Amino acid sequence: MKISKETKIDLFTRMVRVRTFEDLTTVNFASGDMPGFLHLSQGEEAVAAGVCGAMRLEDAIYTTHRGHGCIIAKGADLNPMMAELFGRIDGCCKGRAGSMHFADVKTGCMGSNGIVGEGMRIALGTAFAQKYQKTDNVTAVFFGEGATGTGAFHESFNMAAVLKLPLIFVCSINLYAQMTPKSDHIAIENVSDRAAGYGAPGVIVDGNDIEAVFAEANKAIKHCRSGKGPYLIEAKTYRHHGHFEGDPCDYRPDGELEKWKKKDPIDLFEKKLKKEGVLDAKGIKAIKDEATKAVEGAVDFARKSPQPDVEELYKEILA
Ligand SMILES: Cc1ncc(C[n+]2csc(CCOP(=O)(O)OP(=O)(O)O)c2C)c(N)n1
Repeated sequence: MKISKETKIDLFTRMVRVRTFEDLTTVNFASGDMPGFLHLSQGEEAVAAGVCGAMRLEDAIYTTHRGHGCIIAKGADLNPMMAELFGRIDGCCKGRAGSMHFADVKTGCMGSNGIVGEGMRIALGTAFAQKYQKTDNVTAVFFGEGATGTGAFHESFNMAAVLKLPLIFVCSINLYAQMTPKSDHIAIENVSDRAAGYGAPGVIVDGNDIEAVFAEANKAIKHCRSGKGPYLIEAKTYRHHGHFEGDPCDYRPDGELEKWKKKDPIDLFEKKLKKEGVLDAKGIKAIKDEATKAVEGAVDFARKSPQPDVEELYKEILA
């Protein structure tokens, strides 16, 4: 697929924004200023940016406990996202959701989910609505390989296939479900093979190659927009950080992280963009500086935002 210069710069910028946001979040969390529990996605940015970069604003996404990257890549405003992480009233969910239950409906980020696999069932509902209302919008649901062993995966895939719903299943293979290596809980090498069981396409893509992810996402979106039903993208990648912030990672074999860091998706694309003359060192620096400024601004915004009043707890409750 031929990717324009503008699109390449856009994809690179999305990845850099995600990385910068999560790196600064690491720092703020470590200092104890940020409450809650954090699962970060450094190393997996090409999956988030490659898929979201191919979507329209009105298309929907669902993510997981490791979902910041997808939401930023879909275009959510960083200030309310950061305020949400700090549990403040100006957060995108008024400080109630925290890291694992972010939502930003205006950019199509319909929800993250701390329950492994459950985002798929909810995404199924959105994909059904998109079809029922005769839009040609699509939904992408992101998850890790651990979620492919849940009933939610199989039930959702089956129903999406039977009803021919515009649902893209995006499995980011980061090699571990918590501390369990993939080979200890999945009996086959490639989870994309499972799509055949539902009569849908299932493809493998190098999850550290943003252009490859983007090209595959475009095929999946075209397939879904034309009413052909679901599509599974299996993106093979790696998470640089532990399962959660503070995870000692003693389950990883020596040298594994170093090996994957050599395939860092941002570094790889940066080198390629320079080689192709799309961006020079100055252009790269400008994108990184801009991301740093935006994320630092978001931290400042979050810190200045008040804590929610106790009365907030009693509002917007469905009973
Ligand atoms: C239904 C359910 N079972 C168990 C857990 C505990 N848990 C949290 S994250 C996780 C591993 C998820 O692995 P994967 O789906 O591969 O996503 P990743 O963390 O690698 O991004 C588990 C088992 C949970 N949150 N929900």
